[in-house]
Amino acid sequence: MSDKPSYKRYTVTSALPYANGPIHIGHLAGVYVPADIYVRFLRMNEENVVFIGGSDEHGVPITIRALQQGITPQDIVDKYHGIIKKSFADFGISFDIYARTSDPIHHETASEFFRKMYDAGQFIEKVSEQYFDEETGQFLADRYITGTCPHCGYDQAYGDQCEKCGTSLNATDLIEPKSVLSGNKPVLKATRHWFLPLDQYEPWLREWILEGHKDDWKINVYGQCKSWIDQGLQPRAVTRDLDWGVKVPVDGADGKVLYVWFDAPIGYISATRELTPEWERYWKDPETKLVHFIGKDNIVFHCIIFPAMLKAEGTYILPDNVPANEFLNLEGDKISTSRNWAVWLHEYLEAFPGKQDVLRYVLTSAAPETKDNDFTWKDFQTRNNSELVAILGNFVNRTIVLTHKYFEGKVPDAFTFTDSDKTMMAEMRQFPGKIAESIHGYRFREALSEMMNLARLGNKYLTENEPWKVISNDPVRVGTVLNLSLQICAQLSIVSEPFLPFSAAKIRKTLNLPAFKWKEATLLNWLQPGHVLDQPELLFEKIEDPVIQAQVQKLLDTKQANEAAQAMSPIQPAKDTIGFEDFSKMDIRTGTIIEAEKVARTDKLLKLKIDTGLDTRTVVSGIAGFFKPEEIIGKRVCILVNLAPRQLKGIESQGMILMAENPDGALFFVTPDDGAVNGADIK
Ligand code: B3M
Ligand code: ZN
Repeated sequence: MSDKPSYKRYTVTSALPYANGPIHIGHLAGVYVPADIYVRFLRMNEENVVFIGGSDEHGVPITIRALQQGITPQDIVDKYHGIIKKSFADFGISFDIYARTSDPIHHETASEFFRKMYDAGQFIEKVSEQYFDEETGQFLADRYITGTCPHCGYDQAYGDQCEKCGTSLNATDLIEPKSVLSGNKPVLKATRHWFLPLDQYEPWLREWILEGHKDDWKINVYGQCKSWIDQGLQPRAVTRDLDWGVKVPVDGADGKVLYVWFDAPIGYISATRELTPEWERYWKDPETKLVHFIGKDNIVFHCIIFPAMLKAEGTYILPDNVPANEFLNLEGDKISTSRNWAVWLHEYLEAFPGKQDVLRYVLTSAAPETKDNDFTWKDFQTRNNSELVAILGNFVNRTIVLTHKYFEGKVPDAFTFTDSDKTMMAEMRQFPGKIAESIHGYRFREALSEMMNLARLGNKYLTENEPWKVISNDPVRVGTVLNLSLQICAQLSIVSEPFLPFSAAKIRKTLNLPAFKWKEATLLNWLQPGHVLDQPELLFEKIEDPVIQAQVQKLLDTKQANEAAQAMSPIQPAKDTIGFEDFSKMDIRTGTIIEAEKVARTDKLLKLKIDTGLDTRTVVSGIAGFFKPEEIIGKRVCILVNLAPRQLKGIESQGMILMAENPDGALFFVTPDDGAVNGADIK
């Protein structure tokens, strides 16, 4: 923990997901659950905090999805903004605002930001060669172009970033670039853009991050920053030739918009502005602590580029911390939207209605805080059955049920405390502080396991004191034991709130208690003797094998479908470009098959006689597996007539019939339209 002066207020942001698809467990585990735990904890500490979320509605991820679905980008963002917002609400992610970057207030804020930097001469205006798809007449920025990453060799890197190694790229860095629109190799074409001279910020970034945040930033975050800075930062274009986005607010910039990674982080600011007229306090007062929750693929943008923008603009504070997580895998495999290898939140809720906290719990326990981690359904079941049900649920339930049984649902008096009672209470007092320290240090797994240790303490206390045995000869002692056990339940209702808000509310309801502040978590006298309890409500229930099996089967089906799709190998990528001279060297004519017979002692070859218009010639063709000789006599074909003759099974083959081959290997003749005479030149 840093010993910086305490802050007056907090601005907590969580990455704005692209509104181009629903949300899955990877999003929740990496960003939104930890952010929500942090914010709920701060609120319980009566901190002044705004929790900012929203949709990132610009950029190529949106326009590509629109293209795929044959609808407009606006349709796409309208559809998914609603779906995503609902998922977050369903899981109790307690945003103060969930905004949209397509809103006018954002366009205005982003334009002003750009304009201020522009007027202060903070961009380099430069005509440079950018990739262009001649077939679609479009410049290829960002995800419109893929190629091989020059740093790690990953062959699906995007024009602005390699998602494998996280390096931020310029499209011209890609090896063997390819247009996503046409599959073509793009050409370079001149265009004018504005660049943020990141190189000029290098000394400052070095000092601010490498020296200033050596001890308080997570080592995965610090390490990534260090490696980029050490590699040397390059000027980066912050405008694009696209028509979807925030228009570049300068004269002569028609057809250009701000780069999505320039406008999206400003979205945090616009959202705050939409939320409160006091937004500037949350962004400009140095006594505000700014924290960005993100996934590891967003580190460069939040630690280097956005801070450089904020610094350049000049009136903003900088993030105090960027607690980025690594990735969550699913059953040993990278989560992937295109392969449908994911657990989607809306589908989870259909299968497990009301079990939001179970997922929150499992995702926090298995959070990829320091390294990639794996979600498995087996682990989900075990954590539910052996931890939530057997430890937390069991303890709270036993305590309430026994109180109803022995004391008519009223909190009994506690008379004399034994030494072991006192030791137990001393332990109770430690928990809120330990949990708080872990949360302040962004170690949410550790915090959660401390919370569960409190429930373990409760179970141990009940088990050791055996009220169900003692009741017959010492009901007074049982009163003390249940009084203390109930106090543990009350403490659990407080310290579990950041992690398991739905369950915490249920415990409060059963105990008939209000929501307490964190500082009240060490009181130990929340429940006065005589206080009436509600009926117990089931907190968690066992999840049986068939339910888990159904989820595993669903994934197996997905895997099988993916494998089948892969076996049906994809359409071959285009070959390298050739000039017209190369093409015109080939002499291709239309012709007719006039004779066909199998070549002896082979399964594959047919010997064909072709009327080429020029002559009648023999061609040996490997199509016997697909066609019977008698069926193809009279067939119109295209034939390459100037291919050097070859000997096949002792027969001279004098040319080659053109065939179309499907991805699965099936062959088809390429037949000219009626009217083309034999010998017609194909060009
Ligand atoms: N939309 C990237 C992502 O979803 C991006 C985050 C923006 S945060 C300002 O991974
Ligand atoms: Zn890479």
